[in-house]
Amino acid sequence: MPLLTWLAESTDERPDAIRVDDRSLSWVELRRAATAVADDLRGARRVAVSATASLETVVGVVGGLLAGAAVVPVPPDAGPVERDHILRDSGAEVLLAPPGTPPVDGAVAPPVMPVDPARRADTRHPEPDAANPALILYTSGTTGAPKGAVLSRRAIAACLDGLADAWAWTPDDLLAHGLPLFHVHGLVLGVLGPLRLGSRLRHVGRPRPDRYAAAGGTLYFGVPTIWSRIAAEPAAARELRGARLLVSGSAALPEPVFAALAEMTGHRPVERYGMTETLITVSARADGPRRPGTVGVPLPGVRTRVVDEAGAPLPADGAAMGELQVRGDTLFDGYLNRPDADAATRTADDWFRTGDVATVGPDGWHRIVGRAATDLIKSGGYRIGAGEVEDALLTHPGVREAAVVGTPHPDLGQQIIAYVVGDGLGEAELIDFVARQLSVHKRPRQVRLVDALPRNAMGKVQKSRLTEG
Ligand code: MCA
Ligand code: AMP
Repeated sequence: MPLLTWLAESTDERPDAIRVDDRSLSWVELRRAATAVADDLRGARRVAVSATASLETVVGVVGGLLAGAAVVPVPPDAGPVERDHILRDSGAEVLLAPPGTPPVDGAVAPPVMPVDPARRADTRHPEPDAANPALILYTSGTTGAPKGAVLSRRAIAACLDGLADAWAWTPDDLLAHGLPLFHVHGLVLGVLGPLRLGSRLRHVGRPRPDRYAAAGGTLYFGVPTIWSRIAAEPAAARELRGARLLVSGSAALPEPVFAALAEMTGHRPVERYGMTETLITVSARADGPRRPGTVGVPLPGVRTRVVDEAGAPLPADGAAMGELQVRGDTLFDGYLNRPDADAATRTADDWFRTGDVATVGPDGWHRIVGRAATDLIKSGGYRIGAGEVEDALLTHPGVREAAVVGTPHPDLGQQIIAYVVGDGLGEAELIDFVARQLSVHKRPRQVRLVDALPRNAMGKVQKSRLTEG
């Protein structure tokens, strides 16, 4: 079965199957436009896509997948450091981008191939092997540059079919969201989901409450920051009453936001849990209860366990907390070029270590309690490694030492704060400096200039002392 089953088989020519912002294509037009891209790409193994929230990104990603290449989405606002790393590490042979995009100005500069959604072609590209990589998604660890998680076509198919079952997601749905198109949430669930399962798509550009309100969806996706902003605008929230299912993920949905949404929209949101490396593994179901503060039960084909520090399984009593480990059809194939990092994520009996701390109740319901590593920050649903931001700060000539932490924030879940030792520095200047080197969302929201960082007897920075008091 083709990965993008519905797209491959549809004969529907109605003009607005897939809409991004104010432009749309029918199913047949999207297939023919993407086929034109695939024709150009013949033979390419890895293809980067400048992943703006645009129709060009949808056509480019689909073109890459039809051609059997592994698609590497590049955040469109990635600064030179992050972009060079992704292009070099992935070995992408070409960068697909909207027409008019200038040549890449960097140390690694694959040729730019413009994507024109108005082109059409009808070549039949054979369906690639399901074991082949479909996407390489760059994701942060606690230290160093982001790692490329290799996701096979089979894993993506398994994830989407599991979600179709859990959420009763069908061609009768109209999916609406405004998520970025370079992560699992917006790209795998939010674009490849409709193309496999046949629901129409409205990508609203930016995820503003008024745009969600006007989208007329049956199914809505958002990160908790988006849901909290919608709950703060009752008029927008009330417009979602006609929907079928509201889904939250990528970070914990605060219980007051769950309650406000239930009250204003009439829908208790479905929460689901996942990671770039595992895709979505646990979820509440459309035909079952939704409980604030919990993320539901394993999806079809996924097994979970919670273990103590010695790796011994803990009881499913709703109280015992330990590391959540998962296995099943949705798991990634490993990090590109990083067997060392890869080995660290697997147990001896081949379970994936999520690094999240969880409990499981007697009824199988999972609750995510926190993360084992404080150096992984979740801000606005984005995963950000403290080490990557520290490394960027340390390249500034005035910075001598830097320590980055995440602290609770009412809108973003966590916000990035940088503690910096240096000479003649300004807060705004350092924030802009990071925003220029890396993706904009990795910038600190606050910089605190300090005389020294607290260190233990071994000289290691004690981050907990930075945030206490
Ligand atoms: C602000 N801007 C700047 C600067 N400050 N630009 C340059 N330099 C600066 N110093 C600009 C930005 O470019 C942007 O412009 C605008 O200000 C707003 O940016 P920002 O402040 O970062 O936005 P925000 O309001 O904080 O964003 C909240 C958000 C966003 C929309 C909720 O965090 C978001 O989209 N989150 C989704 C993350 C996500 O999809 N995670 C999924 C990971 P402009 O407006 O022009 O762009 S996948 C995952 O987790 C899994 C598997 C799962 O479970 O789903
Ligand atoms: P990423 O790889 O960017 O997708 O981030 C994955 C991480 O997001 C997980 O390890 C969790 O820490 C967090 N996460 C995703 N969904 C949820 C959720 N529903 N509740 C709490 N944390 C979540």
